[in-house]
Amino acid sequence: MRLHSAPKSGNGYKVRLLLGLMDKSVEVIDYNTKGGETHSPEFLRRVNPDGKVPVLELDDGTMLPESGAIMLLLAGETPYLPNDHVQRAQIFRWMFFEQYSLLPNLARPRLWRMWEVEMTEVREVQLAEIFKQGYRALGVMERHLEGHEFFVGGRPTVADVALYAYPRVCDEGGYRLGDYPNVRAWLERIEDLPGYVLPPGQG
Ligand SMILES: N[C@@H](CCC(=O)N[C@@H](CS)C(=O)NCC(=O)O)C(=O)O
Repeated sequence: MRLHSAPKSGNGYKVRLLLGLMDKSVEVIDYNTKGGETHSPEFLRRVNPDGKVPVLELDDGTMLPESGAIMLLLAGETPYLPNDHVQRAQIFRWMFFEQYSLLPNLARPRLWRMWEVEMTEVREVQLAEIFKQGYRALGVMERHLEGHEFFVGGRPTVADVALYAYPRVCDEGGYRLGDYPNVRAWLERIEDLPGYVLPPGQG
């Protein structure tokens, strides 16, 4: 198997973190997303028509895009994806929440800073709304973690791995987690897990 990714990709990091926690490794092929490498005709045709990483290339050449789908495949029968149907549904619930409510709001300010995007008046207005929605999503996590060590079933699952990546690096976009003590304690619990892998640019 090979992982098509990008050095600073938070979604690629989710997959690398899960692999580390499961004591597995795969070959990684990195692309320059800022330079548009994932939109070349070759990449769109052969790797992912959506022009994004991560993509897991299986041994038979099958390409599997989307970090969530990749993690569900890799977690397979391990404790990172319990068999219990209700627990599984809760895991999916948190992964969908991450993709819709959390990721876009936490990733965008980081990306704009990383790519040195010009902050026009329009973008400043957008940024204020993004922070509002991002802090709202962090609040949902903060309240759930009141009395829960991990998101589902009292032990780490793919839901935690999916939810971890962007809050861990959100300070790079200007977020501050001072008002989210449960989130900060949970981030530290993840960091204490055997096989933990540092986020992009920190390892
Ligand atoms: N829903 C996708 C999002 C993938 C995504 O947005 N990837 C970014 C890197 S983190 C990317 O490839 N961006 C390049 C582009 O969109 O051109 C996932 O979870 O894998």
